[in-house]
Amino acid sequence: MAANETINEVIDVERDGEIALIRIDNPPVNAAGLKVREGLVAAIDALEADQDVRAIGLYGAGRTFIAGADIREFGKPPVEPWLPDVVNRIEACAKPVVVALHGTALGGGFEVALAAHYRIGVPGLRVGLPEVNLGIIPGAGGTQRAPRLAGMHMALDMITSGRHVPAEEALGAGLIDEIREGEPREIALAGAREALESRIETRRTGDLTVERDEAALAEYREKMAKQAPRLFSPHKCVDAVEGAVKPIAEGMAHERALYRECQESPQRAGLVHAFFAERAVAKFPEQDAQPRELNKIGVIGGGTMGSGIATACLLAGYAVTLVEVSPDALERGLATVTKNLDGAVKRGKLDAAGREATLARLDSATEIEALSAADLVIEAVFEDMGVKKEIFGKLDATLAPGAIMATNTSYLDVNEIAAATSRPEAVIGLHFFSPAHVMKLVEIVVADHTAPEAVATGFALAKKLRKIGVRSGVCDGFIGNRIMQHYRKAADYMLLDGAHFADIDRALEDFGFAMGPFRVSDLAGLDIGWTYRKRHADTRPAEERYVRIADRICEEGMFGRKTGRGFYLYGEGESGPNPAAEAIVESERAAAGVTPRGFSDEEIVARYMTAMITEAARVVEEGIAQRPIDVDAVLLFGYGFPRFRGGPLHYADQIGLPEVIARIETYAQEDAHYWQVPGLLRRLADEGKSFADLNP
Ligand code: 3H9
Repeated sequence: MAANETINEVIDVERDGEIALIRIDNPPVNAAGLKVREGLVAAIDALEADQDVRAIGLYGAGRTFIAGADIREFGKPPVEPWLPDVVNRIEACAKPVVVALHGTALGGGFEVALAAHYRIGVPGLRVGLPEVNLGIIPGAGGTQRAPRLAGMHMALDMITSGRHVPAEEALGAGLIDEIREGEPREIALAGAREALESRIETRRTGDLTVERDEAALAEYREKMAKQAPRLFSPHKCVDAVEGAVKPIAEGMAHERALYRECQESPQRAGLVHAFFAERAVAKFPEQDAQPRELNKIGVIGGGTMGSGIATACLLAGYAVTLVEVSPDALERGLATVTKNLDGAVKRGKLDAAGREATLARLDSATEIEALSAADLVIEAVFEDMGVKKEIFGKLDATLAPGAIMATNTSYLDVNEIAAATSRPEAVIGLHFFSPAHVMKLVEIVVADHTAPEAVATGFALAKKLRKIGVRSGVCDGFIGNRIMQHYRKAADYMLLDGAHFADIDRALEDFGFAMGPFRVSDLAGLDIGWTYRKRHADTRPAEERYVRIADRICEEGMFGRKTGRGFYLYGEGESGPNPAAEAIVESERAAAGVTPRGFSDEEIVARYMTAMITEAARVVEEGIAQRPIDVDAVLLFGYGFPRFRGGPLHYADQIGLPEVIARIETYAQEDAHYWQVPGLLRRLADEGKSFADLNP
């Protein structure tokens, strides 16, 4: 073999005397796609046969070692060489293979490393087997080699959680052999030389044996049954690790069979879709614009939302000024921020010194004029257009040119708010979800005149806050609340027609939602929906079927959790459905002349999901969401949609668009106003396409 030979587009080999270095260069994360797999096998075959080579170093170019199998290949027919064969080939190599690991060695990437004969980590390295997050199990020997090195308990911990293990911990657990400062190439070279000179001890992981750890297996079986009762792959992870007591070839065959089962599961497809959704939303038309550098952030409004936003900004390192109208309200707002930070300390996200340093960046005022030096102001006062317009008028007079004015409104027209200023290009919606320092989603609402720089700043802020920003156009409720307002009605119709609210909640929780819709309403406060409905009463179409149950519960002063009763009871020693709410349901059914009928869980889920898909399709059709995947991201990260189902439009693709249309048409026989087939849905189905065809 010639010196510095290119094996293929992504693998090359460099010679240094008796040492050969294999470099993987497959940006952005060196995923082990077909070319990497082919190249690695070809390189090992060639170097093993080469008399002049006596030791091999392996490393990755760019920002990381291999971050895993190429997830984009999932769902397609697997092409040989498969990754398990590649790792076995590396382990079987007659010459020592030393790997230098930097960045993240994850999934199939860590499995490649586990098959090498000696592993050196660069400080800052994180290793992990995160396959469970994608609905699969490690499928290239990870469930067999990790327990051989670190024991069953540690292997079960990392494989069932998917967590990234820091280098020091990996070293302590025996998953890597050493931590060394330096460049991956130099480390791989030095390591291979040391192996050649027997200065380090190399070995084959597959030759080690594993003690069966009955207690660990029982512990993780129980834990997974509790934590992930509806998920498929976490349980298979435990089964696969159990097989590690067998000889490596047998254990890997067992792992392979389980891996294939997981690959075929719709949960895998849903979770992979969610993985890509999280990243796809970061691509938006204004992404090349220069975001404004944010040094000072103002937050107007010290209620739950404003304090949560202020907390999130403080935790991300910003200097924040909180503004409230009165000293009392300000004090309450500051107390909420402090309470939120104390919560972060309790959860181990912040230490005592960090808490003090964070609070030191918090300033407060009762006048908007105090925000004159802010680069971005986020208004989070109550939903009243008049009040908002007044605030934006004042901000316009106060802020320096180029500063950005954001509203956290959940429903109001951002164009109208922008029109209250002389610089609508500086106005944007940043719709956070409560509690804002915890929830991942931020809708970035782009109004007619919003400048690209303001949009880019919104996304940059979301990223800095470690949140997921999704671009939305302006409409009532933007992407998420608009869809929610629609599907929420489907739940109310089922309730009026005979389903018990607790059965609706349970059926949807069994489907995978974090919480059923009536429990969610109780938690959010029933008065919120009530206010919304009152505001929209004048514009409600005469043909719309209107369910008064929640209004009547509110009229009795029952607003959900905060008043101790709503659909359910929350008082001292009380729980379960609220008999007063049940009585209201009965009386509303009688008033509407409804003869109650039963609903199976299947029908409850079908109607609810069909309603959600219908409005989601309209949101895409109208261009409010850029693409179906943006809608999926909003529901996944802001509305407790089950991640393993990928989002409503991914789910629609899975059940098939003709089936969705058939359902709408059946339901339309009872209510032709509510149940209508959106044009986009019809067009896609007619063309034999799916929502996925509209995604990047
Ligand atoms: C596996 O290994 C199975 C095996 O056990 C068995 C096989 C038989 N493939 O996240 P980022 C893309 S399962 C393809 O924004 P960061 C990503 O989509 C795999 N593409 O960067 C994005 O593309 P774009 C187990 C991938 O710095 C770009 O790379 N491994 C893959 O914030 C940058 O990604 C995992 O689950 C991939 N494996 O975070 C690890 N990974 O620019 C998954 C990333 O077009 N990856 N991309 O949007 C991660 O956790 C993060 O990407 C990582 C970097 C921490 C590595």
